[in-house]
Amino acid sequence: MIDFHNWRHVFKLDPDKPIDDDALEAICDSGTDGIIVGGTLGITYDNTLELMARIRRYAVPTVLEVSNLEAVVPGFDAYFLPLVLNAGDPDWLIAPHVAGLTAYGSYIHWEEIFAEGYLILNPDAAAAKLTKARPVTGKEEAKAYARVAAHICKTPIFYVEYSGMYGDPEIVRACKSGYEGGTLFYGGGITGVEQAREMAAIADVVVVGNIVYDDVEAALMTVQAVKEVNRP
Ligand code: 1GP
Repeated sequence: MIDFHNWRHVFKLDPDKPIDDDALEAICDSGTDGIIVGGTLGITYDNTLELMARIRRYAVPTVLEVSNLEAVVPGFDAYFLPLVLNAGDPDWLIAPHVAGLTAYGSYIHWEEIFAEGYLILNPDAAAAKLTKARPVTGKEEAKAYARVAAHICKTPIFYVEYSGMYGDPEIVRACKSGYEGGTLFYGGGITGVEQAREMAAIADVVVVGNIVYDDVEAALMTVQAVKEVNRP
């Protein structure tokens, strides 16, 4: 069973983006706590399986964040299922989960499944467009979403998703204060150690994505940066 409640830093790798063997080795052996495999567009069974098999050469815990029912590959340590709490299109809230369980419900190992209350805050992110994410009006509303995750949906993870842009620390702080008792993940726009440190002081787990593909050395430096900061 993976121990994500004690994670501090993870890399998110996108099956649709090429990464060479040396970079993948450096990422997997970086001392990060885990790898999340996930993305929004171009995710297929084949490219997910291929990336999982390559990561499996290393000891790092590996999770699939399910975004596409066609690409649910067995063999990960765990599966994170996003519930997009601010989806403007209700079909993105629970319909994919019902479809998945209709097809695969009796094969699922529930001890490997963890729901993420997902709040999408970058309106330009592909996931925001796909789900027609509602804008969040400010700190109080962000905190309310976090409370929905903590007390109504009771998801073990609350994921503050700014994918592609660096987030507003005040919004992330509001989410943390509303999300009592669970593990808050922050992801979005981290390109260096300063941002990594800033979010590490607010969020339980810092997710580093795109910079892996743009500047792997900068990505690697975020691991230590996050781990030097005390958990909030
Ligand atoms: C994306 O939250 C992750 O789902 C990380 O975001 O790619 O912007 O680092 P970036």
